[in-house]
Amino acid sequence: MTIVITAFERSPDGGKGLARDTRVRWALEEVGQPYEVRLVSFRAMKEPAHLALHPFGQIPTYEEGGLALFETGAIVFHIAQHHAGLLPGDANARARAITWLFAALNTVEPPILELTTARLMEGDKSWAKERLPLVADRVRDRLKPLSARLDDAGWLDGDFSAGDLMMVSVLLRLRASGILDEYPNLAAYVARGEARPAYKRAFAAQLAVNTRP
Ligand SMILES: N[C@@H](CCC(=O)N[C@@H](CS)C(=O)NCC(=O)O)C(=O)O
Repeated sequence: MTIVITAFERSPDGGKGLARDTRVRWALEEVGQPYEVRLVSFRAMKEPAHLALHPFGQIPTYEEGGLALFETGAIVFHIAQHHAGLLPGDANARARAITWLFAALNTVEPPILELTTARLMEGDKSWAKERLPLVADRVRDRLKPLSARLDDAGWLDGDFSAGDLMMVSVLLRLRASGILDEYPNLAAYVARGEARPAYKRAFAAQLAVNTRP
């Protein structure tokens, strides 16, 4: 059955790979599943046809036969459950990899999103200068223990997993802030993720969409 995902017709990041279709593309590339992409405009995302797929009018979505999913955590988990390559066979190791996937989304991503909002959308407010350092410190509160846990390991728990895919995807959004470089092992971890051939294919595919004439 053909897998169809949605992505921005034009991503606000111009193809830096920060839009969340990249993590879904990456998961599909890791497990060797071909997929098609339906591009949607900001207007179309809020219209009934897309809202039927994604109640919050966002991208990405995932369709396969009669199944339609939204939320990248659920989508990547679904892909990892149904195809070899993103979750270990051992039941306990699998549960730990899934834990990291949740940790990336529930514990690490929220302060990073808050920082993005503070930098990009609130920068012109009178209180922005006072708030930004507080938000940046909340990001550090997550990166410090993550860095300690990763230590000098290649991945968070044994082999590369869906947990690493999501954690790297989440951390990537920090690059522009410079905060990631305060934690050299995390910066190297992200670079390791980006060096994976599957990531490179996913990145190139979203870039091609965003640099077309
Ligand atoms: N928690 C959702 C977040 C989805 C999301 O924020 N998508 C962004 C693109 S990366 C979007 O569609 N933004 C446009 C909007 O919210 O109108 C997920 O992980 O899938």
